[in-house]
Formats: sequence, structure tokens, C-alpha cells
Amino acid sequence: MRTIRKILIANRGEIALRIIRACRELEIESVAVYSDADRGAPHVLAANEAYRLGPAPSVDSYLRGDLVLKIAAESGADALHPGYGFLSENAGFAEACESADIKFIGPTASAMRALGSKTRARQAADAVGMPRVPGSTTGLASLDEALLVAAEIGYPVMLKAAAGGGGKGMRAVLGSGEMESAYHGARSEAERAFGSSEVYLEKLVQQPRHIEIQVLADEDGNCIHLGERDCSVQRRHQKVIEEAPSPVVSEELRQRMGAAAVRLAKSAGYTNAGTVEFLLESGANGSPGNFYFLEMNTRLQVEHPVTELITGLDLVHLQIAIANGEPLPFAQEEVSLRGHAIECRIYAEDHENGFLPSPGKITRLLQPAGPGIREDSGVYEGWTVPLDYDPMLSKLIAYAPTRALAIARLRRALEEYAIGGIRTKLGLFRRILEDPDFRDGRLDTGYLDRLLRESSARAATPSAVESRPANDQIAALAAGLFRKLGSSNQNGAETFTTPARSAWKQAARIEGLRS
Ligand code: MV4
Repeated sequence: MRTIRKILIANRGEIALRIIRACRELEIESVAVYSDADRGAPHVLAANEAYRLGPAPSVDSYLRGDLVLKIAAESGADALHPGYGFLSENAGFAEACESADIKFIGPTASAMRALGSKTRARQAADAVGMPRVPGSTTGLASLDEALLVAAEIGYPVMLKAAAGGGGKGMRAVLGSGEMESAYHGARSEAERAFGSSEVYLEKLVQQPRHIEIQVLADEDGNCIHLGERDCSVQRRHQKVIEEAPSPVVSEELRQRMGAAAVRLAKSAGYTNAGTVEFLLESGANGSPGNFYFLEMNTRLQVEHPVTELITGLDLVHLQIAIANGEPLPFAQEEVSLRGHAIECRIYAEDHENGFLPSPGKITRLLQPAGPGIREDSGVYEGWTVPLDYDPMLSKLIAYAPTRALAIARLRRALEEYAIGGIRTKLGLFRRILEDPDFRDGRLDTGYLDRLLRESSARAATPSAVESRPANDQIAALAAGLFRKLGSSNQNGAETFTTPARSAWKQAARIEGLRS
């Protein structure tokens, strides 16, 4: 058993703060690193010590593994938490940590490598009898082989980069006539993006759900799963809303998917926290169909809080305990899921204007709280959101005994929430949460694009609003009182001349409407 006393957090934003909070709870010293854009960032203020990495661009700061390790050694850190993104899935960096005798809080470099290549991961899936999408398990040697495999599995198919992930380097091929250009295009794209031109083929699964299983493995060979998250609400491979449990996964399906995920993790010698991604086909009348292994993410995920809320566990505490050489403190049978959790990723983005990033100074911040609300935030009022990184500001998560109540709490919290000075996705979440398809759990990976198309069509047809029933209009008006505060002015910023006062005035008006 090791004794971790000091952890360097090789990340920024909400996840760095999340990890620092766990360190404090465990009485472990925390070391922050920061770029020039992050001198006054919340994670820098919260950590016990903070060290400058370099200029704002990630390549000069948070991606500089050499600098990060130098600071780790100099500060006397005995472990390093990579968070997500940046260096978190870099096997070479994990190896460098091992060599420097700094415990990397995550899987070993060899487990990362075994699962990092998607063709190798597909072979690993076959070896443990895990269902995966039909197609090739080795890189395609030629255009002829691509045509042959596609003919075997049947069109439509998908070309994917073996070194890719998260939707990068993917191409749908609907018929053999499209194969030649898609094959050459995918290869050169993969070479440019990942430094490897290896591509393989999969049968295209139509309108799947994105379901992922959280796994935890200790260094004694114990491995368990913590159920699933449904991440079907996404746009261009960026998740927007995640929830646990999935509205369509039964206990029986959860056990089958969980057992398969655990088998895969064990076969790769996996340790620490990881996520196994699946596509879940839609079956007849909304029931789920077959599930297929997609890939394994060898890091803590952005959406881990929804799993924490329904399991009552702290995944970062567990990650640290595992890295410390401790055995998992419970068995699979002791994991029980309770209630429902839904997370909104709040981005500084203008969803009404092509989802352009909207960095800048947060001039006003009214954050929600109250029963069943958790917010993992990485910002504060007066902080300037840098344009150099992913513009996620915070994660707003609601927890309740049922999905319907979790939605109600999230809607209530979104009405309390006001962010001034920058554009955010708050309005989009309000729209999604009132949508009947979302409320009934009718979700697949095409859901959000359909909703956005529909509502832009509706916005262009004023008569559609007029034809709404009167009751609906009144409800929309009341619900929109807070929302109107956040509506945009000419220059794209949210209008908050006297935000706090107006917000409370509006609250009083809502009260007035009720009584
Ligand atoms: C697929 C697919 C359909 N069929 N593979 C996108 C992210 C990457 N991890 C894999 N992705 C997909 N792979 C086959 N054979 C559909 C997607 C996909 C998707 C998957 C998960 C979440 C959102 C998605 C959005 C579009 C497409």
C-alpha cells in the first residue's frame, strides 16, 4: 500500500476544482498548475499550492507533460490526477509518471494502449464475448478489402479511424459508389488528425442511443460496474445532457451490459475508473434492441456526477483509494442504484448563432441551489472565461427519486440560474426540458438535431405560436419571466443592467401570479 499525501492536478476548470475538493475531504495536499490565462482561476485559488506552466495555449501549458512532471517532482507530489482531456489518455505521459515515481491516478499505460486502438479494442471485445458492431477488427489493407467487407456486412456502413474516438475521423458510406472517395478521405483525415491512417469498417447503426457503463477496478483484480448513463442528447459528438439511469435500460439489460463491460476491463488488466461506451439499437415500440460495444474511455468522465448521485459514491475518492493500492471497499452486490440524476453541461456558447464559443467576462452570476441540486462549477462572478480552452462553465445536476421529479428540479434550477456578460446554453436546456419527447425519454443520438431543426422552423412561423392553447401561453409566460432576463441584446451579451433587482422583482411577480 502506498500513502498518497499530495496530489498534483494536471487540469483546470470545474474538474480541477472537483478533484481539489476530494483532496481536501481526504486531507490530501493539492497542487494546481495554471497557464497565463488562468492566473486567477478558481482551481488556482482553491489548491494548497499553485505553479505556472506557461502561456495560455494548451500546447504551451496543460499539454506540457514535461513541465507538469517537473512541477510534480519539485512540489513533492506523490500522485497526479489528470482529470479529463489534456494528458488524461496519453499512455506516454502515464508511463513518464511511472518512471518519475509519481502515481498516475488512472489505468496503466499498457491498459490504455490495449484499449486506445479501436481495432485492438474490438479484438478484445471478441475475446470476451462482448457484442460489437459487425465489421472488421483489423485495419483495412486496401480499397478492395473495404468494398469486400462492406458487401459482406451490407450497406450502410461506417469508416472509422482506428486511432480516433469521440466521432473524429468517421464517415458514413451509404453505397458502394461512395466507398472510393470515403476510403481515401478517411485515411488522409486520420493520418492528419491522429498520425495513423489505419481505418476499419462497421455496419452503420441507425438512430442508436448512446449508453455507457461506469467501471471501477482495483489493483487486486476486483472489478465492478456502477450501472449506465444515457448520453444520447448530444450535438456534433458533444454531449449536452446526460442522465442515470437510462430511461430505457431494464435491470436485466443493465446486468448484461455491466457484466460485459467488467469482462472487457478485466481482460485488459484495467485499473481505476473507466467507461465502456455502447450503441443501443432501438427495438420495437420504444423498447431497446441489441447493444454493441463502441470504445472504452480510460479516464474519469465529465458526466461522472450522475453516477455519483444515484450510487451515493464518490468516484474521485475511490480513484484515489485505488491509486493508493487499496482494495475496492464494496462488492458488486453492494452497489445499489437509487433515484434519477440529470446533468446539463453549461457552456459559454451561443446556441442561437451556430453554437459559437462566447468567452468573456462573467458580469453577473446567480447560481441555483436548494433540494436535489448540485453544481460543479469552474467560474465565479468577475472571472473572464478564456477563449483558449473548452468553454464549459459548469455542470448543473439535479437528483430526485424519479425522472419526472429530477426534470422538475432541473427546470426550477434553470429558472433560478442567471449568467450575465456572456452567452450560454441555459436557454437551450429550458427548451429541451419542456420538450415532450425528452420528458417521455424518447431519445436517440439524432434527437437534439431534430429539436433544433423543429424549433428554428417554428421560430420562422409566427402563427404556430398564436395557435397554441391559451393556458400554454400563460404557462410559457410565467416560466419565461426569469428567462427573459437572460435574453440577448444587440451586441450578443445577456442584458443585465440591474439583474439582481429585476430577478427578484420577477420572482415577486411570479408569486403574485400564484396567489
Ligand atoms: C457509430 C454510429 C452508428 N453506427 N457507429 C460517434 C461517436 C463515436 N464514439 C462513435 N459514434 C457513432 N458510431 C456505428 N457503427 C453512430 C455514432 C454516433 C454517435 C454515437 C454516440 C453518441 C452520439 C453519436 C452521434 C452520431 C453518431
